[in-house]
Amino acid sequence: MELSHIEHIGIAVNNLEEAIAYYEDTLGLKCYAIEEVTDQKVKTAFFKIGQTKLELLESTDPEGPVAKFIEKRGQGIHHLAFATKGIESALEEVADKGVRLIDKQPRKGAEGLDIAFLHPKSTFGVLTELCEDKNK
Ligand code: CMX
Repeated sequence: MELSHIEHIGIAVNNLEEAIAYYEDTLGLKCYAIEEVTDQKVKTAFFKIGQTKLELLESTDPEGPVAKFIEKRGQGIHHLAFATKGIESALEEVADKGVRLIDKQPRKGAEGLDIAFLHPKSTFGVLTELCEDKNK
């Protein structure tokens, strides 16, 4: 498997607007995109810092994964996403090594990336995302 960099860090928040204001006004970053991902039941806001992005996540559904995460653990870092080449074979490789896959096949995530999640119970407590930009 070939991981090139941390593509983004996902951060669960209660209120996207309030969180955007903090990242812009206090930390001086610029939100360059807001996108709803219906499949994942979230509204997202993106910031770039170097090669890495921050993805703020506000739930759009009380039964969605981000709403459930906040209910149980509060706001905070939700997942870590690695950029990979050949996401299908990367998934096969980690599954062969005993990692529990949430997504056996990649699906479409924000920004048109192909994404797949690995279960935090088999990745030392970190919800891990593999993603690939097939347009690159
Ligand atoms: N990070 C670390 N641990 C997490 C977690 C997270 N983000 N979310 C849940 N967990 C833990 C729970 O605390 C719980 O642990 P304990 O039993 O020790 O309390 C355990 O995982 C629960 O596992 P589960 O019963 O199998 O599953 P849940 O119904 O709680 O769902 C998860 C958890 C990760 C399987 C689910 O949230 C999921 O499928 N996530 C992938 C999709 C997703 O998160 N989408 C939102 C972001 C989309 C985007 O980036 O665009």
